[in-house]
Amino acid sequence: MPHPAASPTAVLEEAREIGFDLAGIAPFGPPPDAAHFERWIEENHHGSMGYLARGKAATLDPRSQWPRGKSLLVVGLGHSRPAIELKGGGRVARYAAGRDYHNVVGKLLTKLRKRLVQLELCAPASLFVDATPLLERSHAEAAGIGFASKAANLLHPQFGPWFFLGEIILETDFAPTAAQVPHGSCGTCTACIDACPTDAITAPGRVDARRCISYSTIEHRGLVAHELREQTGPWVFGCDICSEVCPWGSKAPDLSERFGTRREWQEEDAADGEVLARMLLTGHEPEDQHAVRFQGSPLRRPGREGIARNAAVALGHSPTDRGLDALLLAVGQDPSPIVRAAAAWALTRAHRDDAGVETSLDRARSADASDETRRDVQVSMDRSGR
Ligand code: B12
Repeated sequence: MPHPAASPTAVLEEAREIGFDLAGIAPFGPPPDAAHFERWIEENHHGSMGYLARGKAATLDPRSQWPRGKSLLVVGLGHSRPAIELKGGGRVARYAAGRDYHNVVGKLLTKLRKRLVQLELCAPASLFVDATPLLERSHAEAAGIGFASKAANLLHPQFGPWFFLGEIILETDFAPTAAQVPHGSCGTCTACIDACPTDAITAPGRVDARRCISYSTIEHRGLVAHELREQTGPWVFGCDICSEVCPWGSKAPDLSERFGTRREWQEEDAADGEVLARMLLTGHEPEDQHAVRFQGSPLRRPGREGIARNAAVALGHSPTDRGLDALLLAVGQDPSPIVRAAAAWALTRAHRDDAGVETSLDRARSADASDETRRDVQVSMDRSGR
Protein backbone atom coordinates (compact mmCIF):
# COMPACT_ATOMS: atom_id res chain seq x y z
CA MET A 1 0.00 0.00 0.00
CA PRO A 2 1.42 3.41 -0.86
CA HIS A 3 1.72 5.99 1.89
CA PRO A 4 -1.32 8.29 2.41
CA ALA A 5 0.84 11.18 1.15
CA ALA A 6 1.45 9.35 -2.15
CA SER A 7 0.19 11.29 -5.12
CA PRO A 8 1.37 11.98 -8.64
CA THR A 9 2.09 15.58 -7.61
CA ALA A 10 4.35 14.47 -4.75
CA VAL A 11 6.22 12.06 -7.09
CA LEU A 12 6.73 14.77 -9.70
CA GLU A 13 7.97 17.21 -7.05
CA GLU A 14 10.58 14.67 -5.94
CA ALA A 15 11.73 14.22 -9.55
CA ARG A 16 12.26 17.97 -9.87
CA GLU A 17 13.95 18.17 -6.46
CA ILE A 18 16.47 15.50 -7.54
CA GLY A 19 17.37 17.62 -10.59
CA PHE A 20 15.15 16.62 -13.51
CA ASP A 21 13.77 19.52 -15.53
CA LEU A 22 10.67 17.68 -16.68
CA ALA A 23 8.51 14.95 -15.20
CA GLY A 24 5.14 13.38 -15.91
CA ILE A 25 3.20 10.17 -15.40
CA ALA A 26 1.79 8.07 -18.25
CA PRO A 27 -0.36 4.96 -18.16
CA PHE A 28 1.75 1.79 -18.32
CA GLY A 29 0.60 -0.03 -21.41
CA PRO A 30 1.02 0.07 -25.19
CA PRO A 31 2.54 3.38 -26.35
CA PRO A 32 0.14 5.56 -28.36
CA ASP A 33 2.54 5.36 -31.34
CA ALA A 34 2.73 1.54 -31.29
CA ALA A 35 1.38 1.25 -34.85
CA HIS A 36 4.03 3.68 -36.17
CA PHE A 37 6.75 1.64 -34.49
CA GLU A 38 5.40 -1.60 -35.92
CA ARG A 39 5.37 -0.18 -39.44
CA TRP A 40 8.85 1.29 -38.98
CA ILE A 41 10.24 -2.16 -38.12
CA GLU A 42 8.30 -3.85 -40.94
CA GLU A 43 9.80 -1.37 -43.43
CA ASN A 44 13.25 -2.18 -42.08
CA HIS A 45 13.88 1.45 -41.13
CA HIS A 46 15.88 0.25 -38.14
CA GLY A 47 18.63 -1.13 -40.46
CA SER A 48 21.13 -3.20 -38.53
CA MET A 49 19.78 -2.23 -35.07
CA GLY A 50 18.45 -5.76 -34.63
CA TYR A 51 17.76 -5.23 -30.92
CA LEU A 52 14.83 -2.96 -31.88
CA ALA A 53 13.20 -5.72 -33.95
CA ARG A 54 13.92 -8.34 -31.31
CA GLY A 55 12.21 -6.19 -28.68
CA LYS A 56 9.16 -5.52 -30.86
CA ALA A 57 6.56 -7.47 -28.81
CA ALA A 58 7.67 -5.89 -25.53
CA THR A 59 7.81 -2.41 -27.11
CA LEU A 60 4.27 -2.79 -28.43
CA ASP A 61 3.08 -3.74 -24.94
CA PRO A 62 5.64 -3.38 -22.13
CA ARG A 63 3.27 -5.12 -19.70
CA SER A 64 4.30 -8.37 -21.39
CA GLN A 65 7.78 -7.83 -19.94
CA TRP A 66 6.88 -6.08 -16.67
CA PRO A 67 3.46 -7.46 -15.65
CA ARG A 68 3.52 -5.66 -12.26
CA GLY A 69 3.87 -2.19 -13.82
CA LYS A 70 0.89 0.13 -13.32
CA SER A 71 2.15 3.61 -14.26
CA LEU A 72 5.21 5.04 -15.98
CA LEU A 73 7.12 7.97 -14.49
CA VAL A 74 8.86 9.80 -17.36
CA VAL A 75 11.57 12.39 -16.72
CA GLY A 76 13.45 14.83 -18.96
CA LEU A 77 16.90 16.39 -18.50
CA GLY A 78 17.94 19.38 -20.64
CA HIS A 79 21.33 19.31 -22.40
CA SER A 80 21.24 22.39 -24.63
CA ARG A 81 24.66 23.96 -25.23
CA PRO A 82 26.64 25.70 -28.00
CA ALA A 83 27.82 23.66 -31.01
CA ILE A 84 31.07 21.64 -30.80
CA GLU A 85 33.32 22.38 -33.78
CA LEU A 86 36.70 20.70 -33.85
CA LYS A 87 39.68 22.84 -34.82
CA GLY A 88 40.16 22.69 -38.59
CA GLY A 89 37.08 20.59 -39.34
CA GLY A 90 34.87 17.97 -37.77
CA ARG A 91 31.77 18.10 -35.60
CA VAL A 92 30.46 16.02 -32.74
CA ALA A 93 26.80 15.97 -31.68
CA ARG A 94 26.35 18.33 -28.74
CA TYR A 95 25.07 15.59 -26.49
CA ALA A 96 28.44 13.85 -26.78
CA ALA A 97 30.48 16.89 -25.78
CA GLY A 98 30.97 15.73 -22.21
CA ARG A 99 29.83 12.97 -19.85
CA ASP A 100 27.63 10.17 -21.19
CA TYR A 101 23.98 10.94 -20.48
CA HIS A 102 23.27 7.27 -19.81
CA ASN A 103 25.42 7.62 -16.68
CA VAL A 104 24.19 11.09 -15.70
CA VAL A 105 20.47 10.35 -16.13
CA GLY A 106 20.94 6.80 -14.77
CA LYS A 107 22.49 8.10 -11.51
CA LEU A 108 19.71 10.64 -11.02
CA LEU A 109 17.08 7.95 -11.65
CA THR A 110 18.71 5.64 -9.09
CA LYS A 111 18.67 8.49 -6.56
CA LEU A 112 15.05 9.23 -7.37
CA ARG A 113 13.98 5.61 -6.97
CA LYS A 114 15.62 5.50 -3.53
CA ARG A 115 13.82 8.68 -2.47
CA LEU A 116 10.46 7.40 -3.67
CA VAL A 117 10.94 4.21 -1.62
CA GLN A 118 12.08 6.14 1.49
CA LEU A 119 9.11 8.47 1.32
CA GLU A 120 6.78 5.55 0.55
CA LEU A 121 5.36 7.57 -2.31
CA CYS A 122 5.07 4.60 -4.65
CA ALA A 123 6.56 1.22 -5.49
CA PRO A 124 9.19 1.95 -8.15
CA ALA A 125 10.63 -0.92 -10.19
CA SER A 126 12.89 -0.87 -13.28
CA LEU A 127 14.83 2.19 -14.50
CA PHE A 128 15.38 3.12 -18.13
CA VAL A 129 17.38 5.62 -20.10
CA ASP A 130 17.59 5.24 -23.86
CA ALA A 131 16.77 1.61 -23.19
CA THR A 132 14.80 -0.70 -25.32
CA PRO A 133 12.25 -2.19 -25.43
CA LEU A 134 10.37 1.03 -24.63
CA LEU A 135 9.16 3.66 -27.09
CA GLU A 136 10.34 6.51 -24.90
CA ARG A 137 9.17 9.50 -26.96
CA SER A 138 5.67 8.12 -27.32
CA HIS A 139 5.30 7.44 -23.56
CA ALA A 140 6.83 10.83 -22.78
CA GLU A 141 4.30 12.58 -24.97
CA ALA A 142 1.52 10.64 -23.19
CA ALA A 143 2.95 11.90 -19.88
CA GLY A 144 2.67 15.50 -21.11
CA ILE A 145 6.44 16.10 -21.28
CA GLY A 146 6.46 17.48 -24.79
CA PHE A 147 5.10 17.17 -28.30
CA ALA A 148 6.34 15.27 -31.35
CA SER A 149 8.06 17.07 -34.22
CA LYS A 150 8.33 16.29 -37.92
CA ALA A 151 11.90 15.08 -37.24
CA ALA A 152 10.42 12.62 -34.67
CA ASN A 153 12.18 14.55 -31.88
CA LEU A 154 10.09 15.37 -28.83
CA LEU A 155 9.97 19.14 -28.31
CA HIS A 156 9.47 21.29 -25.24
CA PRO A 157 8.86 25.06 -25.35
CA GLN A 158 11.88 25.79 -23.10
CA PHE A 159 14.38 23.18 -24.32
CA GLY A 160 13.23 22.56 -27.89
CA PRO A 161 14.57 19.07 -28.81
CA TRP A 162 17.56 19.39 -26.42
CA PHE A 163 16.54 17.05 -23.59
CA PHE A 164 17.01 13.39 -22.75
CA LEU A 165 14.36 11.01 -21.52
CA GLY A 166 14.38 8.46 -18.72
CA GLU A 167 11.69 6.38 -17.02
CA ILE A 168 10.82 4.45 -13.87
CA ILE A 169 8.11 1.81 -13.97
CA LEU A 170 5.81 2.29 -10.97
CA GLU A 171 3.89 -0.57 -9.41
CA THR A 172 1.43 1.98 -8.09
CA ASP A 173 -1.58 2.95 -10.13
CA PHE A 174 -1.55 6.75 -10.55
CA ALA A 175 -3.80 8.80 -12.77
CA PRO A 176 -1.76 10.10 -15.74
CA THR A 177 -0.67 13.72 -15.41
CA ALA A 178 -2.55 16.07 -17.66
CA ALA A 179 -0.56 17.77 -20.41
CA GLN A 180 1.90 19.97 -18.56
CA VAL A 181 3.32 21.84 -21.51
CA PRO A 182 1.16 23.99 -23.72
CA HIS A 183 0.68 21.69 -26.69
CA GLY A 184 2.83 23.21 -29.43
CA SER A 185 3.18 22.03 -32.97
CA CYS A 186 5.40 22.34 -36.00
CA GLY A 187 2.61 24.10 -37.88
CA THR A 188 3.69 24.53 -41.48
CA CYS A 189 7.42 24.54 -40.62
CA THR A 190 9.48 21.96 -42.53
CA ALA A 191 12.96 23.25 -41.57
CA CYS A 192 14.19 19.82 -40.38
CA ILE A 193 12.92 17.97 -43.44
CA ASP A 194 14.47 20.58 -45.75
CA ALA A 195 17.83 20.71 -43.92
CA CYS A 196 18.53 16.97 -43.58
CA PRO A 197 21.33 16.40 -46.13
CA THR A 198 20.54 12.69 -46.49
CA ASP A 199 16.73 13.01 -46.76
CA ALA A 200 16.38 10.75 -43.74
CA ILE A 201 13.03 12.29 -42.74
CA THR A 202 10.89 10.55 -45.33
CA ALA A 203 7.57 12.03 -44.11
CA PRO A 204 6.54 14.07 -41.05
CA GLY A 205 7.40 11.98 -37.95
CA ARG A 206 9.11 9.23 -39.94
CA VAL A 207 12.89 8.84 -39.89
CA ASP A 208 14.53 6.11 -41.94
CA ALA A 209 17.46 5.38 -39.64
CA ARG A 210 19.45 3.83 -42.50
CA ARG A 211 19.76 7.30 -44.03
CA CYS A 212 20.31 9.21 -40.76
CA ILE A 213 23.87 10.49 -40.18
CA SER A 214 23.47 9.72 -36.51
CA TYR A 215 22.94 6.05 -37.40
CA SER A 216 25.74 5.82 -39.94
CA THR A 217 28.28 7.43 -37.58
CA ILE A 218 27.22 5.71 -34.31
CA GLU A 219 25.27 2.51 -34.83
CA HIS A 220 26.33 1.26 -38.25
CA ARG A 221 29.33 -1.06 -38.48
CA GLY A 222 31.24 -1.52 -41.71
CA LEU A 223 31.44 0.69 -44.76
CA VAL A 224 28.96 3.51 -45.25
CA ALA A 225 27.33 3.80 -48.71
CA HIS A 226 29.21 6.17 -51.04
CA GLU A 227 26.21 8.43 -51.48
CA LEU A 228 25.93 8.88 -47.69
CA ARG A 229 29.68 9.50 -47.28
CA GLU A 230 29.32 12.34 -49.74
CA GLN A 231 26.44 13.84 -47.74
CA THR A 232 27.82 13.33 -44.22
CA GLY A 233 29.81 16.57 -44.12
CA PRO A 234 31.83 17.22 -40.98
CA TRP A 235 30.00 14.83 -38.58
CA VAL A 236 32.35 12.44 -36.76
CA PHE A 237 29.83 11.32 -34.17
CA GLY A 238 26.05 11.80 -34.32
CA CYS A 239 24.36 14.72 -36.05
CA ASP A 240 22.39 17.70 -34.77
CA ILE A 241 21.13 19.21 -38.01
CA CYS A 242 17.41 18.48 -37.47
CA SER A 243 17.67 19.83 -33.91
CA GLU A 244 19.75 22.90 -34.80
CA VAL A 245 17.31 24.18 -37.40
CA CYS A 246 14.27 23.64 -35.15
CA PRO A 247 12.91 27.07 -34.14
CA TRP A 248 11.62 25.61 -30.85
CA GLY A 249 15.19 25.10 -29.63
CA SER A 250 16.51 28.56 -30.44
CA LYS A 251 16.00 29.98 -26.91
CA ALA A 252 17.15 26.93 -24.96
CA PRO A 253 19.52 27.76 -22.05
CA ASP A 254 23.26 26.96 -22.11
CA LEU A 255 23.59 23.88 -19.89
CA SER A 256 27.21 22.96 -20.80
CA GLU A 257 28.17 22.83 -17.11
CA ARG A 258 25.89 19.86 -16.49
CA PHE A 259 27.80 17.46 -18.67
CA GLY A 260 31.19 19.21 -18.91
CA THR A 261 33.31 19.36 -22.08
CA ARG A 262 36.06 16.94 -23.09
CA ARG A 263 39.49 18.55 -23.16
CA GLU A 264 40.25 17.71 -26.79
CA TRP A 265 37.15 19.56 -28.04
CA GLN A 266 38.56 22.75 -26.55
CA GLU A 267 42.12 22.71 -27.89
CA GLU A 268 42.43 26.21 -29.25
CA ASP A 269 46.07 25.80 -30.29
CA ALA A 270 45.59 22.52 -32.23
CA ALA A 271 46.71 22.74 -35.87
CA ASP A 272 43.99 22.60 -38.54
CA GLY A 273 42.76 19.06 -38.93
CA GLU A 274 44.86 17.82 -36.01
CA VAL A 275 42.02 16.62 -33.77
CA LEU A 276 40.49 14.59 -36.61
CA ALA A 277 43.91 13.27 -37.64
CA ARG A 278 44.45 11.99 -34.11
CA MET A 279 41.06 10.27 -34.15
CA LEU A 280 42.02 8.59 -37.42
CA LEU A 281 45.56 7.53 -36.50
CA THR A 282 44.69 5.00 -33.84
CA GLY A 283 45.25 1.97 -36.06
CA HIS A 284 47.99 0.40 -34.03
CA GLU A 285 46.31 0.82 -30.68
CA PRO A 286 44.32 -2.05 -29.22
CA GLU A 287 40.52 -1.65 -29.09
CA ASP A 288 40.58 -1.37 -25.29
CA GLN A 289 42.73 1.75 -25.61
CA HIS A 290 39.78 3.36 -27.39
CA ALA A 291 37.50 2.29 -24.55
CA VAL A 292 39.88 3.85 -22.02
CA ARG A 293 40.23 7.08 -24.00
CA PHE A 294 36.48 7.49 -24.29
CA GLN A 295 35.61 6.08 -20.87
CA GLY A 296 32.36 7.69 -19.66
CA SER A 297 31.74 9.26 -23.09
CA PRO A 298 29.17 8.31 -25.75
CA LEU A 299 32.10 8.09 -28.21
CA ARG A 300 32.91 4.60 -26.91
CA ARG A 301 29.90 3.21 -28.77
CA PRO A 302 31.19 3.07 -32.40
CA GLY A 303 34.49 1.55 -31.27
CA ARG A 304 37.98 2.41 -32.53
CA GLU A 305 37.20 1.35 -36.08
CA GLY A 306 33.96 3.37 -36.24
CA ILE A 307 35.55 6.58 -34.97
CA ALA A 308 38.59 6.24 -37.26
CA ARG A 309 36.30 5.54 -40.25
CA ASN A 310 34.20 8.63 -39.42
CA ALA A 311 37.30 10.80 -38.93
CA ALA A 312 38.54 9.76 -42.39
CA VAL A 313 35.21 10.73 -43.97
CA ALA A 314 35.20 14.08 -42.13
CA LEU A 315 38.77 14.76 -43.33
CA GLY A 316 37.52 14.15 -46.86
CA HIS A 317 35.12 17.01 -46.32
CA SER A 318 37.73 19.50 -45.08
CA PRO A 319 41.15 19.19 -46.70
CA THR A 320 44.14 20.23 -44.57
CA ASP A 321 47.86 19.37 -44.74
CA ARG A 322 47.67 17.53 -41.42
CA GLY A 323 44.64 15.63 -42.73
CA LEU A 324 46.46 14.65 -45.93
CA ASP A 325 49.40 13.15 -43.98
CA ALA A 326 47.02 11.20 -41.73
CA LEU A 327 44.97 9.87 -44.65
CA LEU A 328 48.08 8.70 -46.51
CA LEU A 329 49.26 6.83 -43.44
CA ALA A 330 45.85 5.28 -42.78
CA VAL A 331 45.23 4.13 -46.36
CA GLY A 332 48.49 2.20 -46.33
CA GLN A 333 48.71 1.02 -42.74
CA ASP A 334 45.46 0.96 -40.81
CA PRO A 335 44.72 -2.64 -39.77
CA SER A 336 41.00 -2.19 -40.55
CA PRO A 337 39.92 -2.66 -44.19
CA ILE A 338 36.96 -0.34 -43.44
CA VAL A 339 39.23 2.50 -42.29
CA ARG A 340 41.61 2.02 -45.24
CA ALA A 341 38.67 2.23 -47.65
CA ALA A 342 37.28 5.35 -45.93
CA ALA A 343 40.72 6.98 -46.05
CA ALA A 344 41.03 6.21 -49.76
CA TRP A 345 37.59 7.70 -50.37
CA ALA A 346 38.65 10.87 -48.52
CA LEU A 347 41.80 11.16 -50.63
CA THR A 348 39.83 10.89 -53.88
CA ARG A 349 37.52 13.61 -52.67
CA ALA A 350 39.80 16.11 -51.00
CA HIS A 351 43.26 15.80 -52.50
CA ARG A 352 43.19 15.78 -56.26
CA ASP A 353 46.52 16.95 -57.66
CA ASP A 354 49.13 15.16 -55.64
CA ALA A 355 51.44 12.47 -57.01
CA GLY A 356 51.71 10.76 -53.59
CA VAL A 357 47.95 10.49 -53.44
CA GLU A 358 47.73 8.90 -56.88
CA THR A 359 50.37 6.31 -55.97
CA SER A 360 48.63 5.43 -52.69
CA LEU A 361 45.26 5.10 -54.38
CA ASP A 362 46.63 2.91 -57.16
CA ARG A 363 48.28 0.68 -54.59
CA ALA A 364 45.09 0.42 -52.52
CA ARG A 365 42.99 -0.36 -55.60
CA SER A 366 45.27 -3.10 -56.86
CA ALA A 367 47.12 -4.48 -53.85
CA ASP A 368 45.09 -3.92 -50.65
CA ALA A 369 44.80 -7.17 -48.67
CA SER A 370 40.98 -6.97 -48.57
CA ASP A 371 38.75 -7.66 -51.61
CA GLU A 372 36.10 -5.36 -50.17
CA THR A 373 38.56 -2.50 -49.79
CA ARG A 374 39.97 -2.92 -53.31
CA ARG A 375 36.44 -2.87 -54.75
CA ASP A 376 35.48 0.14 -52.66
CA VAL A 377 38.58 2.10 -53.68
CA GLN A 378 37.76 1.40 -57.32
CA VAL A 379 34.24 2.81 -56.82
CA SER A 380 35.65 5.88 -55.02
CA MET A 381 38.06 6.50 -57.90
CA ASP A 382 35.36 6.00 -60.53
CA ARG A 383 32.97 8.33 -58.72
CA SER A 384 35.64 11.03 -58.47
CA GLY A 385 36.33 10.76 -62.21
CA ARG A 386 39.90 9.36 -61.93
C1 B12 B 1 17.08 3.81 -32.14
C2 B12 B 1 17.27 5.25 -31.72
C3 B12 B 1 17.90 6.11 -32.61
C4 B12 B 1 18.16 5.74 -34.06
C5 B12 B 1 16.83 5.85 -34.85
C6 B12 B 1 16.10 7.19 -34.61
C7 B12 B 1 14.63 7.17 -34.95
N1 B12 B 1 14.12 8.34 -35.33
O1 B12 B 1 13.97 6.15 -34.83
C8 B12 B 1 19.26 6.78 -34.46
C9 B12 B 1 20.64 6.19 -34.20
C10 B12 B 1 19.20 7.27 -35.90
C11 B12 B 1 18.98 7.88 -33.43
C12 B12 B 1 19.31 9.20 -33.64
C13 B12 B 1 19.07 10.20 -32.71
N2 B12 B 1 18.64 10.05 -31.44
CO1 B12 B 1 17.95 8.37 -30.74
N3 B12 B 1 17.07 6.89 -30.00
C14 B12 B 1 16.80 5.71 -30.46
C15 B12 B 1 15.99 4.89 -29.44
C16 B12 B 1 16.93 3.92 -28.71
C17 B12 B 1 14.80 4.12 -30.05
C18 B12 B 1 13.96 4.98 -31.03
C19 B12 B 1 12.89 4.17 -31.71
O2 B12 B 1 12.31 3.26 -31.15
N4 B12 B 1 12.61 4.52 -32.97
C20 B12 B 1 11.47 3.99 -33.70
C21 B12 B 1 10.54 5.16 -34.10
C22 B12 B 1 9.27 4.67 -34.79
O3 B12 B 1 10.15 5.77 -32.89
P1 B12 B 1 10.56 7.30 -32.53
O4 B12 B 1 11.88 7.59 -33.12
O5 B12 B 1 10.47 7.49 -31.06
O6 B12 B 1 9.46 8.09 -33.37
C23 B12 B 1 8.27 8.65 -32.86
C24 B12 B 1 7.56 9.51 -33.87
O7 B12 B 1 8.30 9.60 -35.03
C25 B12 B 1 6.19 8.85 -34.08
N5 B12 B 1 5.96 8.46 -35.48
C26 B12 B 1 6.60 7.50 -36.15
N6 B12 B 1 6.05 7.40 -37.39
C27 B12 B 1 5.08 8.34 -37.48
C28 B12 B 1 4.25 8.66 -38.53
C29 B12 B 1 3.34 9.69 -38.35
C30 B12 B 1 2.44 10.01 -39.47
C31 B12 B 1 3.27 10.40 -37.13
C32 B12 B 1 2.31 11.50 -36.93
C33 B12 B 1 4.14 10.06 -36.05
C34 B12 B 1 5.03 9.02 -36.27
O8 B12 B 1 6.15 7.68 -33.31
C35 B12 B 1 7.34 7.48 -32.60
C36 B12 B 1 7.11 7.36 -31.13
O9 B12 B 1 6.62 8.57 -30.59
C37 B12 B 1 15.47 6.04 -28.49
C38 B12 B 1 15.28 5.64 -27.04
C39 B12 B 1 14.01 4.81 -26.89
N7 B12 B 1 14.12 3.70 -26.24
O10 B12 B 1 12.95 5.22 -27.35
C40 B12 B 1 16.55 7.15 -28.66
C41 B12 B 1 16.10 8.62 -28.63
C42 B12 B 1 14.86 8.74 -29.46
N8 B12 B 1 17.20 9.31 -29.30
C43 B12 B 1 17.45 10.48 -28.84
C44 B12 B 1 18.39 11.40 -29.42
C45 B12 B 1 18.82 12.56 -28.56
C46 B12 B 1 18.85 11.20 -30.73
C47 B12 B 1 19.63 12.20 -31.60
C48 B12 B 1 19.20 13.66 -31.45
C49 B12 B 1 21.14 12.01 -31.31
C50 B12 B 1 22.09 12.82 -32.17
N9 B12 B 1 22.25 14.11 -31.94
O11 B12 B 1 22.74 12.27 -33.04
C51 B12 B 1 19.31 11.65 -33.03
C52 B12 B 1 17.99 12.26 -33.59
C53 B12 B 1 17.57 11.61 -34.89
C54 B12 B 1 16.05 11.73 -35.11
N10 B12 B 1 15.61 12.81 -35.74
O12 B12 B 1 15.31 10.82 -34.70
C55 B12 B 1 16.56 10.84 -27.66
C56 B12 B 1 15.47 11.82 -28.13
C57 B12 B 1 15.10 12.88 -27.10
C58 B12 B 1 14.04 13.81 -27.67
N11 B12 B 1 13.92 14.96 -27.03
O13 B12 B 1 13.36 13.53 -28.63
C59 B12 B 1 16.01 9.39 -27.24
C60 B12 B 1 14.61 9.38 -26.67
C61 B12 B 1 17.03 8.85 -26.20
C62 B12 B 1 16.84 9.45 -24.81
N12 B12 B 1 16.58 8.62 -23.82
O14 B12 B 1 16.90 10.63 -24.58
N13 B12 B 1 18.31 7.39 -32.35
